[in-house]
Amino acid sequence: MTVAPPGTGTAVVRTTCRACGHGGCGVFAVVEDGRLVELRPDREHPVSKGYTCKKAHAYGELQYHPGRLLHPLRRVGARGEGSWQRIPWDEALGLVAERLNAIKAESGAESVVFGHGTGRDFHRFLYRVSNLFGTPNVLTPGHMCYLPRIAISKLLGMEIPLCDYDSKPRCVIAWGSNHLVSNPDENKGINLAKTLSAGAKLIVVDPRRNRLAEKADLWLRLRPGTDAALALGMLHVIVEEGLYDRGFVERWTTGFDALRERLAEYTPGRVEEITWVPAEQVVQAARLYAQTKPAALQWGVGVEQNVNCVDADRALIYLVALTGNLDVPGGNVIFGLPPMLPRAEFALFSELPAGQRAKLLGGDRYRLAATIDRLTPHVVWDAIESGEPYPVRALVIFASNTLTARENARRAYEALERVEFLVTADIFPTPTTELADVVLPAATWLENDNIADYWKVHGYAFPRRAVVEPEGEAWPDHRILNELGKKLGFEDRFWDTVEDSLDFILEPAGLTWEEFRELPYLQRPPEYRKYEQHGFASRSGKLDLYLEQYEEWGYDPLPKHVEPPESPLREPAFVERYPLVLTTGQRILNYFGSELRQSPTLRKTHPDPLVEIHPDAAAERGIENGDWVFVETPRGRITMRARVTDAVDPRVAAAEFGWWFPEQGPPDYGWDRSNVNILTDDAPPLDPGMGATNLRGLMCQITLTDAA
Ligand SMILES: Nc1nc2c(c(=O)[nH]1)N[C@H]1C(S)=C(S)[C@@H](COP(=O)(O)OP(=O)(O)OC[C@H]3O[C@@H](n4cnc5c(=O)[nH]c(N)nc54)[C@H](O)[C@@H]3O)O[C@H]1N2
Ligand SMILES: Nc1nc2c(c(=O)[nH]1)N[C@H]1C(S)=C(S)[C@@H](COP(=O)(O)OP(=O)(O)OC[C@H]3O[C@@H](n4cnc5c(=O)[nH]c(N)nc54)[C@H](O)[C@@H]3O)O[C@H]1N2
Ligand SMILES: [Mo]
Repeated sequence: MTVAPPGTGTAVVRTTCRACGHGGCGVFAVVEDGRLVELRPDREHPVSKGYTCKKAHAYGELQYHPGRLLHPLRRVGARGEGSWQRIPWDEALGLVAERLNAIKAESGAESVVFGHGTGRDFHRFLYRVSNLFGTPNVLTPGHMCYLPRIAISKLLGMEIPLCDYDSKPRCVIAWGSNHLVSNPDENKGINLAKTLSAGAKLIVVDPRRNRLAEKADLWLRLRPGTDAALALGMLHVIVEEGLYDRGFVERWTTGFDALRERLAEYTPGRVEEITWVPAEQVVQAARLYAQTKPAALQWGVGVEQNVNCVDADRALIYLVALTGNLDVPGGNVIFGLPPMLPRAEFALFSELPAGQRAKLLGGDRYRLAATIDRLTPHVVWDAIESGEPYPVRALVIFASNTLTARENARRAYEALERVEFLVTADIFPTPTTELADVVLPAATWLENDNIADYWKVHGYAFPRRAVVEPEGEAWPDHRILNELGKKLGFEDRFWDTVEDSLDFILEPAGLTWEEFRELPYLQRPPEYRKYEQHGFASRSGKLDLYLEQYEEWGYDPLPKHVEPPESPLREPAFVERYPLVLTTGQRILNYFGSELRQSPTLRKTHPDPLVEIHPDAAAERGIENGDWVFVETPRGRITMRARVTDAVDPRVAAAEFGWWFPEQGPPDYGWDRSNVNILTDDAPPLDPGMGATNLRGLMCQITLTDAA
């Protein structure tokens, strides 16, 4: 690591921001006497193009926050009530390794579950450790974020197709995506904003009038949780009106007739009944998208957080493909990876013995998730609670405030409280770290050298150069995992230094970290219509519209609408008790997941958890803008402030996620007061392939309270 140490005056370091977990914006970090003072945008950056957000500008408050975790800690006393004892790193990792190996010897490696949160740049190290250790079980939020897309794309023979904004789409559909606020994963909102300034048409599919909907040519205000029906309705119009790409269908698809037969059920009239989107808008949207070329479809998690997510994702891929927008300039493109060691190879998935891989919890139920070695949380909680199909005795969680970010949070709490051994690695103490036996202090993105964006599929990798020395004894996650790997007995599979591991990843590029860190980025230039040369990497070599694999697994081989388990169509007594459709988790510009609430600057402009409710629904309940209210579902009740707005339908409420109150301190941090995942459920029926639940499309009641 080469950072400007104290006493060396002002330095400017070009690096890659990760003030939000996904990161990927180019910045210049200004350092004075070894201390970060400012982040400036990098206008030359090919993805962020000079964009930075308020999270970046406030990040110094996190970096130097007095509440950061700075030393390895071991709990003394009871879980949740204990006190903490500082221990040296060597002792902490030794203790963790000893316990994990003992549990493995007694109960098998599968009874240790590793875990992580949303996409960050160290995950490949975690999988390297878990695969070598021999457990197939890694707990992530993936089933409700991105993985349904990845898994179904793979089954259809491709990586996820992303918007090719740089080739000037003439139409964009933002589907369940608040892109200007969330800047997620590979793409940053600025590219969509530039596309719109250049005159592209915009269709927005969103139950809320978000910032994008305000700019839209057509805003489809659908009922939460009914995306698959809407997509199938648009496909119906496109097929019936002959607006599809016949050449592509004939040459590159199988099962068109079967799909067409299924689509017959999704007339615009029926789709209106299901989705609340007027039939004529379904037709208009289908025509606008199919007839304005090229068109790009920007996916968001609005599509994915429901029990019908794979069918919705699949129907969107079919919309892209059948309109001739797959892998064409300005459409949705499979970008590939820059020349670096592929994640799966680094993570050594091939070294997990087949017998262990077969033990993936829930793998026999959620078969699509199993194809990409992922599980849904309830199967881990089940195993902790019941010992079935085998006991889970230890959890090792990196960068995840699991209690705020997984469905049915009370159940998650019980499981974390009950599991025999819990290890967490985080930058800050959270309600989740509070339950741990051992807490490991992670360094921030400013404090470590890493290859940024390598986990994404936009074709780029950027150097993330360390800017400052770590505070206290914090270590970067990849260093923690490198050393833990050695302690677990795999000395020969890890490296002397983190830099050596980066050199290893960069080998295929013919670069060392020292060389790569001097470059602005590596890119694999886009190639188009690759299927014309290689076909699709599916069983048939084509894009299967009828999925035989799904049939073999006992699922429906064609996409369909599934009514949410809780919906206005439920029995009258239920609907009377919980009359409003609830969607949860629309992104907040100031925060990232449950992070950043420790920043006074960010907190000042968004101090409280909000639930959006329409003026008519508010008036019926005697609620005024800014009032504290209870939001209640069959799982429980939380407190939020009402934002009374006609951005939502009178029948819908939209609640934020990620809320806890760091300022309230341990052991509780007010974790259950406004935590929206107290309201969500993890019980079947879930998405058959992925085990995803409805975070969007539940039923709730909202009532006035003075209990702030
Ligand atoms: N109801 C509802 N629930 C949701 C969602 C929703 O929309 N609605 N969204 C879901 C989605 S899409 C996702 S991805 C998940 C997010 O799920 P998680 O990623 O598990 O969520 P966070 O609670 O944000 O936890 C991130 C933690 O990582 C810590 N951290 C930050 N940087 C680092 C680092 O470099 N190293 C380490 N070790 N720790 C770090 C932070 O302090 C924080 O405690 O939430 C999901 N939950
Ligand atoms: N500032 C900030 N940025 C973030 C995050 C953050 O917490 N804060 N989180 C990151 C993470 S982990 C992710 S996954 C991405 C997510 O980024 P996005 O996919 O943009 O996520 P959201 O804003 O949660 O939801 C997008 C839109 O879905 C709408 N919506 C709600 N219910 C439904 C529905 O049933 N159907 C449809 N079609 N739309 C619905 C919401 O109104 C919202 O406008 O953002 C990432 N970026
Ligand atoms: Mo996510």
